[in-house]
Amino acid sequence: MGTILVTGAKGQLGSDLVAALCQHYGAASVLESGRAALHRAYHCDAVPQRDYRFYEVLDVMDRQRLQDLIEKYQIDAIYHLAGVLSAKGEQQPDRCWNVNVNGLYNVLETARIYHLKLFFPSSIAVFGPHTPKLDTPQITIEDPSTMYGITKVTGELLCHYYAHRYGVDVRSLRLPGIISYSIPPGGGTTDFAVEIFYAALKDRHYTCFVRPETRLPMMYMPDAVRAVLELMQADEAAIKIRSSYNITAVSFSAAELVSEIQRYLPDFVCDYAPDFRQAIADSWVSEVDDSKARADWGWRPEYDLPAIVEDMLKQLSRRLDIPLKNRNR
Ligand code: AKB
Repeated sequence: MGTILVTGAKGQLGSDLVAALCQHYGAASVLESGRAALHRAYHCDAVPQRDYRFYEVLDVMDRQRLQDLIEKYQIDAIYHLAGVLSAKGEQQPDRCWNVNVNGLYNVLETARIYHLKLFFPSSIAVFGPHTPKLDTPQITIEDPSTMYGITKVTGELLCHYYAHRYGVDVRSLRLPGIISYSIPPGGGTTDFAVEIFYAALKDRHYTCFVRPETRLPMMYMPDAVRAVLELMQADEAAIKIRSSYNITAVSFSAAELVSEIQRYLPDFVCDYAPDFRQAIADSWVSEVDDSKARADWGWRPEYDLPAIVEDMLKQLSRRLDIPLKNRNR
């Protein structure tokens, strides 16, 4: 096996996915990349031995540099995670288009030329106000109202095109909001579902930027990482959808998340001050039908809301060194 290249490796999904890829394929088989230079050897809990040799500066807009790295490290698969998320994308639509569409185009062209396997994360942001909100089908109306969603619809179409026109083995998931404790997310609309845990532990107070009844599809990071690995390991013949698979684990409202956290931290208080991200959340769906992913490559989520909250609070209280007084149980 050759080497795996991960773009956007220092982001929320990248950090945990790299650790899992290192565990599965060996740390020497995984090359991380990102726009920023690393100024000192960094520490990663899951992969403590990582050093500079496994990180390269790469802006996905630079196709020549991308292809130089493919040749230098004999890359045979790319996990292309570099991207601008929904809220940041509304503030910088031009950058969002450039990174998410032109960057993906560079990666797809490179995958075509060098015969690389490719993972592309799409998002529930492909859906829009006219998409059915419940049991959202695999094939349905995609009328996103954000630049991020528009770039993800475009990305899905490009992936489908490259798979069918050129035979590129590209695989993709429409990821929901991802909840994790290693690296906080940045620039997304679902970020409240992670920020709330830090605030609950540190301050016992959080001001949520979406209304309490806002209900979105979510997934715990261990499920998300396993989904990516299982999708990429599945037989090529099993992968029937080359745009992107609907995938989900759990759906909950902001208020339901607050109540679950209050079972562990009864003095936690959440108030609500919806901002521009409310409109983004309102344009998305609440519950996705992921039966195609289940049927084609055996997708099954493991974490429901109580399991997510229990593990998040346990892990974060350890990391932040804030004891979790379990007064209610
Ligand atoms: C975001 O909120 O932008 C992302 C997503 C759902 O794609 N987490």
